Amino acid sequence: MIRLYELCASDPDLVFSPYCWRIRLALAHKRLAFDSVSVGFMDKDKIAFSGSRLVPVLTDGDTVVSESLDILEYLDSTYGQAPLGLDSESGRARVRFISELILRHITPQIFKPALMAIYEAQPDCAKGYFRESREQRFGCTLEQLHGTASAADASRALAALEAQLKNIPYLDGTQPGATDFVVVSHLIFTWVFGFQYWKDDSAVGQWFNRLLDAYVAVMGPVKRQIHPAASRYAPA
Ligand SMILES: N[C@@H](CCC(=O)N[C@@H](CS)C(=O)NCC(=O)O)C(=O)O
Repeated sequence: MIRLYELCASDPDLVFSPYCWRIRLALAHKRLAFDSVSVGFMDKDKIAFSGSRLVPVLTDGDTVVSESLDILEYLDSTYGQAPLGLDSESGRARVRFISELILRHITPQIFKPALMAIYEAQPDCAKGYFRESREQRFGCTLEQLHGTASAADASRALAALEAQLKNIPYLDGTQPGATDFVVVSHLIFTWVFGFQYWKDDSAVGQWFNRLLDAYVAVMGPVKRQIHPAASRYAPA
């Protein structure tokens, strides 16, 4: 049995971690059943057995894998159905590069508007840890970072995606693969809180909905917690 240890907020059904979404989408794509184990910021002792302090962690029988890209590679090499495109060195290298691009050039812009919503969704016992660890990482307070959020920046960050998806249904071609799951997970991350920086009829919007519909058909509806500030960042 596959078990996925994934980050949860106060509401254990609210899955927001982009790294965990990468794995959820791949498992659904491959039609692999799994048990989800919720791990809050303050109960990471649940994953101590893995040697990792971060989720996702996946166990499959006696096999333990951490790091989302390693998990995707494990799933693709172990379960051949509905390939993710990670069976070649070039495929694996491309997805790792895309992941870096997303983390450096897209996630910061789309994360900042949603930052306080993510903070508020944590249980009280985790809020202090979330604040302290993120303020140390960013070198400023959550409020200062959130204060630099801009709807225009968030939308501009998606420009390369929009251009590419005008020509092709999926980033991996005619079928979705690891590139799609790695990228869309970072959009789902803020979308679960209501932050949608694209229009439904844009190329990004149509691609997002295709991927989400395929996931929902297998896994059922996605839990969301819409934040009142989210509508301020909707595209005009
Ligand atoms: N490189 C890791 C990153 C995983 C990661 O950053 N996970 C976050 C959740 S989004 C986490 O576990 N954070 C726990 C913490 O900050 O204490 C991967 O790709 O799996």
